[in-house]
Amino acid sequence: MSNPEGFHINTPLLESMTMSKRAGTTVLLKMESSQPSGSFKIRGIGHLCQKVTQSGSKGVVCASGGNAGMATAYAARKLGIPATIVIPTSSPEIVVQKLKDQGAVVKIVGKVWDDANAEALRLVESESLTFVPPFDHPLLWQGHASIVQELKASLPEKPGAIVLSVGGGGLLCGVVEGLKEVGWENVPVLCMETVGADCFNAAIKAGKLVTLPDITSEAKCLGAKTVCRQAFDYSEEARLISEVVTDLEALEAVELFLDEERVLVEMACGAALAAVYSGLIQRLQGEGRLPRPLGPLVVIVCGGSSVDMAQLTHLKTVLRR
Ligand code: PLV
Repeated sequence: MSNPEGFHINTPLLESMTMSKRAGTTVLLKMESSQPSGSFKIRGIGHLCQKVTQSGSKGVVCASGGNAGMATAYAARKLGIPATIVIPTSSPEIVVQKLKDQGAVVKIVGKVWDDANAEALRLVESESLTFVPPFDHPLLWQGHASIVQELKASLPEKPGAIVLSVGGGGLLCGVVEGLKEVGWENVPVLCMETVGADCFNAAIKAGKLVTLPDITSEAKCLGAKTVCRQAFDYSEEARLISEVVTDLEALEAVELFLDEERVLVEMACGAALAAVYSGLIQRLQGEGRLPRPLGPLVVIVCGGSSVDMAQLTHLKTVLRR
């Protein structure tokens, strides 16, 4: 169902029998992988692009691991303005062509996202482009919050918990805000990252924002070195559980999801799926950190465009060496 207020669609919420069996509770999949541009990012970025270009723009620029760039390129094409997307060398090659197909100018700068972002900020000054941040902006969070509005409209009861991936924390902030809007603020949110792209977990452990020395995970779209301040601040008021899985667990989740649900997603999304596939849900229940029995577990299938069979084969080789 298309949405009159934005570029995103109202995504399906699917019950997964196989994942429910694994988790020992009903698992509902919020299929953000079906969004135009391939991920949930279009919700926030579509909303932000509409607002920030209202009074005219020479073009937008976004630094991205891939998916924020895809969403920006898509929104810019719909708005009829040029888009420049800066991606780091660590992003897989496959995303470059997809960005070009959306009509974007692609620049490959720096090793990780933080380096690419410095270049995007430079272009804002030198080319007078409008900046589109991939995760750290209230308009993005407002757009992402529509996920929870849709859940509220289709679920008869509040979820037992929500599972999502954390990169820079934009999705997390949007979901927390959405939960507040619909009166579900006491629903626990399980925040998943991979080892080596775990800036949120590091911040929680340290009790303050932490900048990782490097991104060593293959889940490049989770690869922000520092989580946004708002995500960290929410960890003090919302019911957030931060957990980290290995790259191999995220990859295995991607493979199982493809096999069982017939949908191919990125490692960034595999991190969230691994909460079910690695047995983490039961472990958290055993530790008393999630209730047993648990109400419906909503997994946000954030999606991602930087994956195809060749990339999957590459990841298998790299991670199983
Ligand atoms: N990816 C951002 C940030 O990268 C990007 O530029 O595309 N799942 C997928 C498929 C994603 O692409 C991302 C973010 C996330 C989850 C995490 O979302 P966030 O950044 O809002 O926490 C460096």
